[in-house]
Amino acid sequence: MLVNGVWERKWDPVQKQDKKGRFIRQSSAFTKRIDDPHAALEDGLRLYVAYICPWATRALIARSLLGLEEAVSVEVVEPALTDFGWRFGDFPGATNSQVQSVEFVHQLYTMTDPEYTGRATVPILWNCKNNNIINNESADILRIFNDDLRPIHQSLVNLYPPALQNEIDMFNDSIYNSLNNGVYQAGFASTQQAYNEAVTAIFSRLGKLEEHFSVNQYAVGQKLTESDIRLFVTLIRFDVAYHGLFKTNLKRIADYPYLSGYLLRLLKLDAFAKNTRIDHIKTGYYSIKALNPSMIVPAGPILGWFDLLQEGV
Ligand SMILES: N[C@@H](CCC(=O)N[C@@H](CS)C(=O)NCC(=O)O)C(=O)O
Repeated sequence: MLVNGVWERKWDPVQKQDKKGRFIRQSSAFTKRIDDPHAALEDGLRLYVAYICPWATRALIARSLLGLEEAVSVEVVEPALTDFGWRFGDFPGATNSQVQSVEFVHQLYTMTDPEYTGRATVPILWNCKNNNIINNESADILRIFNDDLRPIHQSLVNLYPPALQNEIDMFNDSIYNSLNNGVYQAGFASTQQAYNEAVTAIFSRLGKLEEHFSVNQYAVGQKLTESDIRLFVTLIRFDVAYHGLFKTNLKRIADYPYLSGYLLRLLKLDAFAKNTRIDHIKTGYYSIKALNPSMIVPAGPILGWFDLLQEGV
């Protein structure tokens, strides 16, 4: 992480923990919104992402669904975190970040704030003219893309329609602690009690979601919303990464017929399939040395829905 703008080499996946060994996630430091989408477009908008990362993938999927692929360029880091954090490079699907002539994501943070203290996380929404971070919180980036950039969308999709906003917020809340962040709570727990709590919450939530999708097509309402994106990015990583590495292994998503069906339906949409890179996800998670010192990437599992992905399985 960065301390007063200087890279501190010791990287620990457990950012912070409470007295009971529960993992605590850092809150995001850059939280600006976009008032003038045309001016922002003129300045140039860029999204820095990792395909391994569920939070970054939220933003990638929204960018595709909302028709923002031309307006917002993308730079991709390599899947494995280095001693200097996320790095641009040659791994298939990653980019070299020639545009910015930066090698590491932490350089983007110090370009924005030379005294920055904190972790250098992705996703980042970047202003190319000012060379600074607009926002590094995926929940905000979803809303910036959907609401702030609406005048420049090449699509009629609305991922946060006014009539469903309360329901969407409630759905998002119901899956954040139990599932989106819950898998990390299990994986980075430092006590048996913290792990047990996280696993119980995860599988209780998956049970409720299985019931939900036995009668519903979407997370909320009758159309795709940002809640589907937020759920998808965790479900798609579950069997290939969390089940093994984070020990969330009471069941796989493949063991839930309705959740599997839901995943398949979403994967048939280009925006979901093309932003899912199983090679990055597996290599990335299994390179977390603190959890997997040998960094060996397992061969399996091999799942039916891999056929729906175009590359990088
Ligand atoms: N709250 C942030 C979380 C982003 C986040 O934790 N990203 C992880 C990758 S999945 C990261 O960049 N970690 C690097 C680190 O912790 O040093 C968001 O949702 O945008």
